[in-house]
Amino acid sequence: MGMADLATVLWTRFLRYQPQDPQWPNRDRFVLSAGHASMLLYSMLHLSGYEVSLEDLQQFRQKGSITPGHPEAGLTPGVECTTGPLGAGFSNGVGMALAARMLAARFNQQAPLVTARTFVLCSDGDLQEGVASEAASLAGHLKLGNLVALYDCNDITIGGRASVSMSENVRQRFEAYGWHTIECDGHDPEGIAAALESATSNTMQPSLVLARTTIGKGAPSKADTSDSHGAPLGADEIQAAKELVGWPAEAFHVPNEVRDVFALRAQANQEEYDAWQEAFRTWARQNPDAAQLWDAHWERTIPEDLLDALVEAVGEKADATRNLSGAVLQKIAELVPALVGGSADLEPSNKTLLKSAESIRPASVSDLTLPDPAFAGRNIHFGIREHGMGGIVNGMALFGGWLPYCGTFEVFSDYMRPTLRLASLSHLPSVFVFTHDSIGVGEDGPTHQPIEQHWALRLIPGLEVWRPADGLETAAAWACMLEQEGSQTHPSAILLTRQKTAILNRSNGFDPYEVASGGYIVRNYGDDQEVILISTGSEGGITQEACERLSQEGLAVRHVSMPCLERFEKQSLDYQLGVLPLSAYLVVVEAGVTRPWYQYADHVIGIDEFGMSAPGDELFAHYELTTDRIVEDVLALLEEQPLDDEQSDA
Ligand SMILES: Cc1ncc(C[n+]2csc(CCOP(=O)(O)OP(=O)(O)O)c2C)c(N)n1
Ligand SMILES: [Mg+2]
Repeated sequence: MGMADLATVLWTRFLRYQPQDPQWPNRDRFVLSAGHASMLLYSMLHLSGYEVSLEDLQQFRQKGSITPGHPEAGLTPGVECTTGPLGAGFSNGVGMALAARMLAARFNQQAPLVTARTFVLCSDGDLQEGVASEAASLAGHLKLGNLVALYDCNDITIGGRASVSMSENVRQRFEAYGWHTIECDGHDPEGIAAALESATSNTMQPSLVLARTTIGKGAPSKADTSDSHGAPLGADEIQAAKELVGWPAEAFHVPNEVRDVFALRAQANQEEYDAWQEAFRTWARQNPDAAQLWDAHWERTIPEDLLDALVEAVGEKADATRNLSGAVLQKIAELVPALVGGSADLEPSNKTLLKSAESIRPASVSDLTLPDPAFAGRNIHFGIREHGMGGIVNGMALFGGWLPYCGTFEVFSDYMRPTLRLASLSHLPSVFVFTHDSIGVGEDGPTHQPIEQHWALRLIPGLEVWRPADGLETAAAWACMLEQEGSQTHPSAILLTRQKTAILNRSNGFDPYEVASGGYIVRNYGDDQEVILISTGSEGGITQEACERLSQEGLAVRHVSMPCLERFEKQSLDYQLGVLPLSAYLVVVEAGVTRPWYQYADHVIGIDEFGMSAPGDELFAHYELTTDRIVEDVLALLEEQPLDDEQSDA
């Protein structure tokens, strides 16, 4: 009720959309960052002609409805973005605006194909969250003039007045970020329209419209109190509110005048949509190569033989997997036009820079219909803003046209964890590059050595976590991360070493596509193996040395590499049991916490404390992540619990 005036002016006078084609590439994007106000969005979608019926509205928050408690992308036609965790939607909106400007820089040469603007509706809570500040700072720096945030400035949060915990001048804060700011009365339609006019005509700065509003406007006793934030108003309060404005008592009543206002907008939008389609068809006819590139972007096309091409490009050199990943990325840049990305100020360490491409710079062209060379590059410098970076990358993935990646040290994945969760929840193809993936980091010490992070990431449902051992696995992992099929789309994380790793000693005739299974047999040492040693990433080297030693001692062992557990678990049971038969002991070697591995393993060699500052190889020795230790442990295990016939039958 507090934002209804704002939303109505926006949807009936400014927003460009086409409810019959909700995926129209050039539609304006609307993000309800204050996701708890989801009913506002569902109401707007209903009135605007999206496939959201009155019955759907009546099923609000019920099981199986398309009107859940917080908006979910992909569930409800017209919902662009999953929101609810405050601040997240704001950062997604920045990513959408950036995505649009980068597409415009590629495709607006002959015709204004990408002119979409992004509107974000945000609340006190959104703007208290750090992630919004991170994203706002970058948006101001890049002068994203196609972005408008409407701030529902109601001085109410759940606990009461926002001012009990907030007294900075938000307007001045955003001006300091480089934003254009405007204030208005959020219940004066003409004031709102004037503010939006001013916001949308400033194309060289993002704009913040600070709209002073009253929460629960019109509710006689609950307006302007936190009582109207979330709890139902109750029958009496609703009736009194309706009486006050002379509204019929009937529930879900929509007067024809209201339908007419939205219908007028639909008509205007239809004309815009038709004109765009016509312009697009002409352009595609006249520019067949560019039209093919357009499709490659929007369909996120990758070559069918990407895996082969990347395996060939990476060669057979032993190196740090971050370096190998950097080499692979250069090849992907050549083959996959939709790939763009960057790092949170660690591109030299993460090896995420695309050498063939320019950096994204602050806007230099004010006409949004023209291509701006500032956005023609592919390297995004996110600054030291990990959470904002994740939100922006997700926003780019939501906008479409891009396969975005971002990078930082694995230990700082904690700073952006909510964005990995939201990427997975929203089925986004975002790729997260995390380097410096163990105590192998060395001298930077325990603050920089991920221990619990591999598993913290694996615990996010739907996220595929890759920890490649060598060049071949790194190349295959990248191919798998970019290969996204329809509704199966999901995010991926790749964990890479700072230090050099050994090349896995695979059997002759190994097919690189086996890596795509997530877990595979590197080599068998003898028949009827008693012990299977599973390694991930950098521990491949010591594990295969241990296998050789054990085999010299007369044991039959198998080395399995498990670069992606989630992938492995998607394989048929036959395949899984073929790689890890129940009859053998399973020993896992991974530089990270051991406990979760015990769901599979009989024994785990890892590290369950925080590490320390010293050269990386000394740390591997100190924490006994060594060939000797693996050999000793396996022999001790067999001595304690010899694998007898009874057990192998079990
Ligand atoms: C990250 C995060 N923390 C906490 C919450 C729980 N929460 C939902 S709304 C809200 C604050 C409400 O204040 P405001 O954002 O100003 O919204 P308003 O009540 O004005 O609609 C909180 C703390 C949340 N959704 N997300
Ligand atoms: Mg508020």
